[in-house]
Amino acid sequence: MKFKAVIFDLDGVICFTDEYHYRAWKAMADEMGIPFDRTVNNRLRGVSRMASLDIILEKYTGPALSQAEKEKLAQKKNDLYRTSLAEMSPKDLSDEVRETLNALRDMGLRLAIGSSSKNTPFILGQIGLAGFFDAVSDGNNITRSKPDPEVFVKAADMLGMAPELCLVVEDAVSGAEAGHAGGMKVACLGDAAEHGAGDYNMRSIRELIDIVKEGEN
Ligand code: B16
Ligand code: MG
Repeated sequence: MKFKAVIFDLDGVICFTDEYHYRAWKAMADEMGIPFDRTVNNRLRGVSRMASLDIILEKYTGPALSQAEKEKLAQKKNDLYRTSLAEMSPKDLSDEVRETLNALRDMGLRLAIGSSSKNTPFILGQIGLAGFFDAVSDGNNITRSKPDPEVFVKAADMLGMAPELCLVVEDAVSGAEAGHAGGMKVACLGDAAEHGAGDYNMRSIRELIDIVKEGEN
């Protein structure tokens, strides 16, 4: 088999929390009179919470904000976001994601998460995947967010796998760049696939099953 491990981004790949991020940032931006739409939102994919806030504030024209004020805004967004996460359940794990994960595991691949989100443990618990992955590298164990490769390099280290044996799965252009910077091949979905950012650009996560088999004798 071409790959021995698959490292999944969380938001936008395993579950569709990207819509909840959008709604929470939109509520915050509307309240502050900052223009914010889905085009700006696409730039936030894979980017840490504080870096996302800085991108949104590019269009802010009010009085300068202190670091404490910025942290308060980020906290407000996160509280709103977590209200949506609290409503999630194992029903929010789609059949195609569940079946693909199980198929890859049955093929003997090691499976990990590589997410910028500090809410990763909470989300995995909500959708019934706590304890499922062999390694979880997330916003709580990194100091630099995507496009820096740190989150994926740490995931590969946790698995004890060389980067060239790992396939990263991403929906964010920044995440695809991070995977490549870490010396890994990248399979993309959604926005990143539309940008042709991956070595493989997929319409469905099910395509992973053939991708990992590619080159098999
Ligand atoms: P949090 P991923 C990323 O998750 C999201 O795509 C990005 O929009 C978010 O700002 C970031 O996590 C931080 O999330 O505020 O929950 O710590 O795509 O890397 O799984
Ligand atoms: Mg993502």
